[in-house]
Amino acid sequence: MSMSRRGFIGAIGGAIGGAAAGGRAWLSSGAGPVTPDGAMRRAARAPRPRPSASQLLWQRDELACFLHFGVNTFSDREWGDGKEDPRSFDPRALDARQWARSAKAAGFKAMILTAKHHDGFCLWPTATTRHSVAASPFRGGHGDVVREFVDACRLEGLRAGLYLSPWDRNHPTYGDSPTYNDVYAAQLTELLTRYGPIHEVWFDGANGEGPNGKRQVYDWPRVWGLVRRLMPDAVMFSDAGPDVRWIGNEAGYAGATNWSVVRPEIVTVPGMGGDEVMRSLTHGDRDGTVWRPGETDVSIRPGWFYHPAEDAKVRSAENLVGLYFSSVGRNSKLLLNVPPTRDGLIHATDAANLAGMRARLDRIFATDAAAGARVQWRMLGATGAVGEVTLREPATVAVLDLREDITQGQRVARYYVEGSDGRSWRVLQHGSTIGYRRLGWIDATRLTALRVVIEDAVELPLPVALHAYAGER
Ligand code: OTN
Repeated sequence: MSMSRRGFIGAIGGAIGGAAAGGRAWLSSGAGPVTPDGAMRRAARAPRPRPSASQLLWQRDELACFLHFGVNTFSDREWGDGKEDPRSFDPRALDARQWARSAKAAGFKAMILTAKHHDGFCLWPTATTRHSVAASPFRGGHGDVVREFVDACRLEGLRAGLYLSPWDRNHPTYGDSPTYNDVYAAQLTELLTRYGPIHEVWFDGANGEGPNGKRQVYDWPRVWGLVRRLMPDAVMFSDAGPDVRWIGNEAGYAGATNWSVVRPEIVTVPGMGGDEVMRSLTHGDRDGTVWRPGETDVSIRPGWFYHPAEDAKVRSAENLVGLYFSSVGRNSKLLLNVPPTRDGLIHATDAANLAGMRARLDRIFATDAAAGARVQWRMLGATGAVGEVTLREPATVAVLDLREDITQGQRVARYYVEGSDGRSWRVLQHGSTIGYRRLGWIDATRLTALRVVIEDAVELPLPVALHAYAGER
């Protein structure tokens, strides 16, 4: 039955009202999208992917703090060779609460700790190897850094994540694939059964030879199945997800075009290379069939571990704000690494620059000139639309902030934003994807109205949220 035009316009009015009130926009009665003439059209193909509840939580957190900490902290190396002496690990002032407070003050909602890096040294007492904190002077050999980490996360209201390097340059079974796969599964099982809820499990794809020079063949279906069984609400990170993908670089940027959907047949396991793999990691795939958003991991310092020689090379607050725009502002999540020192503390310079980033972000986004304004939304064919906002009062705008309702999937493929000064309209910004959030600086402009024009979408575009800020730095 086709909907009358009155019904269709009334429905759009509902959408506008819904969008303006911040409610969930609709445009489908469940039988399929409503086309401009009101006719019901069943989806020509399978419905496009949408985020799980855990993936939605992960994305809305926007910021997570990576903590590279282990024997490399004491050897001043980036990649340990597995021959390090556990007795070198002695963070005498370790205070995970200080890590959590520093992260929380900067607006981070989660932290991820390297429970074991490539060197094979385990930050928790494990039955799988002697190469752990149990053989170190930390807390007299009775220490458990993972325990102190998860406790600190919970006390500060942060989600906890764990990084467990598949590559292990110490374990004697590495390279004897079936045996080491059992060891790795046992390590994962200890971490996911002893320490309470873990929000993200992080699988690094960097790998090379083992202590006996052999290469390891991993059993990823087994690993991912084990996490699903032991911690079903966790998101798993790796090049191949399965829940969250690597963004394809460690420089701190997502692709300007960044889809949260991918074609899983392109990146099947961690550690793959090639142009098509890197393209898919950085940009996602417009015709993707699974929801796998990109995570942008980058370090506040040149290295991932703490090195005293880098104390004067910590990213500035301004630079960190730039990372926020090039990751969160491109439909990604920022996983910013802040390495604890040999004392087991976040360095004062790092903590200060994190706080400076927060202060700048709070100033930039202090006042939304479009807040409370009604969105006039109308369709332009099956894949186009226009959303117009009249500002409550003229305002100077320097930052545009667009957002799709990603609970309904990601739809916009190309758009532009126009602004009016009350006399004429002019284009302020062109873009491709929007997704969870699209941030962009424009030349500071005095405006009375804004409109976003959707030129292309992979399915009927839903109302896009439009925010506008003065962008005071
Ligand atoms: O030498 N590397 O292993 C390396 C150099 C530059 C950028 C990344 C890497 S390793 C890379 O790390 C990613 C996370 O940052 C993912 O885990 C990839 O799978 C891994 O290959």
